Amino acid sequence: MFVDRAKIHIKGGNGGNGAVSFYRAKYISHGGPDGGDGGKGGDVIFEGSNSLNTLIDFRYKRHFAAENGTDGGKRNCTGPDGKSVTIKVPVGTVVREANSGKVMADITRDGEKKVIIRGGKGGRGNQHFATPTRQIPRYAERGKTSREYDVILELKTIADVGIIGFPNVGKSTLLSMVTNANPKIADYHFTTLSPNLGVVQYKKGETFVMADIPGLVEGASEGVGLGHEFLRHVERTKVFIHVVDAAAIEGGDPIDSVKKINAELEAYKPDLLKRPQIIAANKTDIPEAEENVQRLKEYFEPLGYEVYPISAASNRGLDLIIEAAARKLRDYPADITFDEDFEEYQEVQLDNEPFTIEVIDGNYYSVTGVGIEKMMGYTNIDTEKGFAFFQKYLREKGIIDALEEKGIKEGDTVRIYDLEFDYFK
Ligand SMILES: Nc1nc2c(ncn2[C@@H]2O[C@H](COP(=O)(O)OP(=O)(O)OP(=O)(O)O)[C@@H](O)[C@H]2O)c(=O)[nH]1
Ligand SMILES: [Mg+2]
Repeated sequence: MFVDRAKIHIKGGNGGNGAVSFYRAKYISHGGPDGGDGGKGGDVIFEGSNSLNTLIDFRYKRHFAAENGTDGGKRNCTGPDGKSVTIKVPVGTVVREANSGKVMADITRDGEKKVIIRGGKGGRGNQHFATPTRQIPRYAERGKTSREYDVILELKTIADVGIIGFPNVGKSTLLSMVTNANPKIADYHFTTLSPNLGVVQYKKGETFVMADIPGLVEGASEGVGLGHEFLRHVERTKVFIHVVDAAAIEGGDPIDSVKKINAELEAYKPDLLKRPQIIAANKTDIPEAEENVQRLKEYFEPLGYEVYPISAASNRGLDLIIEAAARKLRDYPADITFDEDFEEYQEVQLDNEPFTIEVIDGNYYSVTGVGIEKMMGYTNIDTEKGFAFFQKYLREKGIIDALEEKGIKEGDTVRIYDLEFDYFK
């Protein structure tokens, strides 16, 4: 089965909580704080793989969660980090956030890894919160929660080479002869309803992926039948083998047939006609084909198309056409792009991250938040100017208002990471 879209749920690991604990030993009544830090939560990572060609695996497994970090323990024990989860996807997969449609990753190379969700940081244990005036900190930081998303995976590239052409011309037969694929072949139209993929092995160890793309008919570009669906598949292959029935079993002129399909490609997206295209004049085991092969060559070769006489059913001329396709792939390393621009995805906008206020002991307030932590990092609070700047920041971010809402009174203590001060209006 061919699957080129899937919806899955991914979740990063939460950070473990820091521990509140005090050193205890015989003869020591008041030991210092020794609560360990929580471990970091695991990340969610996507990795490109050339050995996958479809998203079929995601029909069966749809939930992926990284492990949470473990809470810190007594005696300065740091909790172990949670394990990350790595999700392998075919090269050419685009990962989108389901609600906004924003692109989170565009995986274009084998082995390429992208971290989509970072695990939450572990909380710090109470040993970090002792100060000269507060020797018994009954407070430890909570681990940061990570994020979770529904994401849509979508294959941008489905194959290197696409086999196109009208129904019944022998596309599936060709695929079955040159690859490991086993498509249904029959003497009526639309035997194939969705692309079949197969791997072509030519020469020593060299391979490429080939797709048999059905459903192209006159009017496909106007959406006749599932026209657009099929054209979307065509769009996601780099080189086309255009199969035409040179024996014209169903009547009609093979030159016209090729022109009609190309007119559909052009109407859908003019760029498609710029992709390398090889014409496979099929069914040459039937004597009537001979004359048409000549005509096809005379017409299309001057236009820059290579024309190869083949008989897919009796395996004639197939080596040459595979070689030609491989050569085109090498010469035109097409980078398939989607219509829209890929903005690099920003996982979290740190500065918008809200802060958290915890009320401890009634007159002791702890403020945490990624933005505040960053601000603390580049402000020298010890200088008068620095402190004034920091106060302004607290006011502007609404942190002072929030503290007052929580009921802070003059003289209460505020703790912001390593800074502790008494609150006065
Ligand atoms: N004589 C002859 N018949 C062939 C050749 N290749 C395919 N056929 C026959 O043509 C018919 C259609 O072949 P398919 O491979 O199913 O054609 P298709 O293009 O995949 O058709 P759809 O899936 O309907 O689009 C079958 O009866 C095949 O046996 C060939 O080289 N010579
Ligand atoms: Mg078919």
